[in-house]
Amino acid sequence: MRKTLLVVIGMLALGIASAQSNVIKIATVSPLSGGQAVLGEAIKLGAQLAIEEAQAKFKAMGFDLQLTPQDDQATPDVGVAVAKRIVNDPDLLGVVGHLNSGVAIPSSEVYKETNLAMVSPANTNPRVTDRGYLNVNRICGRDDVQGPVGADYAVKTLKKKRLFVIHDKTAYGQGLAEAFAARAKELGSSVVAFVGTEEASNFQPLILQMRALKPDLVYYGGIYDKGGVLLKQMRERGVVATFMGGDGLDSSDFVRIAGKAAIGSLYTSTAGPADLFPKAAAFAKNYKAKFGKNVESYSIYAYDAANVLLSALEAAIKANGGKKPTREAVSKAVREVKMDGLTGRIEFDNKGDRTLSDYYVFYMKTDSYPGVVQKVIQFAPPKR
Ligand code: ABU
Repeated sequence: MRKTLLVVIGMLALGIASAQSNVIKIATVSPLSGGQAVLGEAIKLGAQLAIEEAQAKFKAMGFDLQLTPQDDQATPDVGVAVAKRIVNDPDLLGVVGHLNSGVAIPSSEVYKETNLAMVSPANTNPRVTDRGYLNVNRICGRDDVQGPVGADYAVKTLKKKRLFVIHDKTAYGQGLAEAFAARAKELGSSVVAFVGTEEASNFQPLILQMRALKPDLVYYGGIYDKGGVLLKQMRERGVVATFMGGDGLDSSDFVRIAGKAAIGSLYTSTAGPADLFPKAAAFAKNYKAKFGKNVESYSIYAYDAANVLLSALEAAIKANGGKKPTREAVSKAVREVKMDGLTGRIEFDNKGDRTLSDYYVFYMKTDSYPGVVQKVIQFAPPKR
């Protein structure tokens, strides 16, 4: 009897504690281990700076703002398991993530069950937002624009005619490769091969195909951990075709893996380099001082994504009379955010896409990251 009473009192105490908790958590979810950890960590660190800068302001509003970094290992099943865990934490009111669209798509199905707001700094596959979920947003561009931007540059500027297209069989890699190939064909070039492979270390069979088909450009839809190895092996085995890919190659680790073979390659990205954004200088300096690393790729976008969530949280707290808001209220407030981030103006359309996104073409003039910007174009999301 006494034991039962103690359990009931304990449960009541926990319930009261949870109802009155002044803790607000934001999670970053990205690969923090494995071959894509450099980009995954860049996302975590960018968001961390934003959260740390906002802690005093939230304290003044009566809240203890915390960051909980999560590792999705760039793996869909792990992402879903992480998502299931974090939706069960009532203090968790927003997610900055993921890196991989193939992880973000199934994980956001879990976030949707409780309307947990996700603001992605990096997921470029169209399906991320085309499902039209209230809680899913991104501040980067889309692959149905990024692929054609790459194809336009390859065909119109570089005058490439015989294209060998490879993808890594992920939602991102395959979708980007298809968008690139479709536009290149429209422009009159030939796609001499279109191959999906999950291979990570031995590209000899593909290289033999390249030597037989003699492409003048090899396009890779995938991430640098495999793309860098592919490029290195191509050069070691005498393939001289120009190498190009998308934002999955936009990492210092691409250059570390490919080495000198990176020179002369190209990549598109929806992330601009820090030195192109006048407001990002202080961020880049703080980032270097705090983490001993240079800003790369989507880290500035993660900072902006976290600030979108913080701005929405602040609005939702005010609308709730200073009390902690619901997840749905935060998700609704995200869609209303209009702010000038480090990466430019941030506003969302009714699907959660940024109303205007930048697309970049980079050229690796040397083996030093990032490449040199060749072109910047701004696009609205395609009509859909
Ligand atoms: N967009 C870069 C990372 C790859 C992805 O969206 O899956």
